[in-house]
Amino acid sequence: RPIGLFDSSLGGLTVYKEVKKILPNESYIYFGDTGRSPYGSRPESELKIFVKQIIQFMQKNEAKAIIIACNTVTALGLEQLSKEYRIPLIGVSRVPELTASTTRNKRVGVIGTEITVRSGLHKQAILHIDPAIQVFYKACPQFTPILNSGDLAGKEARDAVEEYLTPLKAERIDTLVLGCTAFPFLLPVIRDFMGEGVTIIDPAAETAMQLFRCLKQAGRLHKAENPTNKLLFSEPDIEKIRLIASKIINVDDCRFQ
Ligand code: DGN
Repeated sequence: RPIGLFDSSLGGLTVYKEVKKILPNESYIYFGDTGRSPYGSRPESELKIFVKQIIQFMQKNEAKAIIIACNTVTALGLEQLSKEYRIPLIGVSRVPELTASTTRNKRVGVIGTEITVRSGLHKQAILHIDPAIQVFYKACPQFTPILNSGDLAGKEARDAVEEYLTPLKAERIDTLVLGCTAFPFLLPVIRDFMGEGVTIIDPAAETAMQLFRCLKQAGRLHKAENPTNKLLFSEPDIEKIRLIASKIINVDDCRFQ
């Protein structure tokens, strides 16, 4: 039975990549809701309907666990649907321990969609570990459309990074958490703008570890005989999607549809 992952677009592939590193012999089914992306500014009630549809789709495909590879959906607390659907749902980690142990000047930036930023959950988790840390948020709604357009290092990307990250730079943060799974696609531009003194944290690896622990505990780690990687998207331009995906994952062993 495959491991399911979903996101509003291709961003969740940054999590898929890390999960595959840890569990290379499992089968995967990824759903990117590119046709309805971005999720970040949509009403909560609508997102709940989308997520339920996707969980049902994953169940039809016999997924044994589902990673919500989207901070926005995680921020809405939709992991709770685990109980209703009787399937493990794992959201994106908020990496509070890693963040607290990384920052030296106790000034941390968190970027994400509007919903993720508004939730304040990263800050809450970080302060729980170390109340002395100051957390500076910035919503970056333009980053996901840039990813969907495929031009990851062009002028539009560089301008958007400068616009959103200038205030965080001014706050002299030394650690930046990528609170949206789409943002690692822009990592070279972000790193370039923030400079060497800022450590950038991508929660994907920690999220992958959470899935690993969950499956191990449930005795559900298995080697598939012929592992398959199925990547499905709701936008019809699959060739374009494949091209963008190839910038971050090995697409040769994936079936796109
Ligand atoms: N990739 C999603 C996240 O991690 O929040 C959201 C992308 C979007 O819909 N803007």
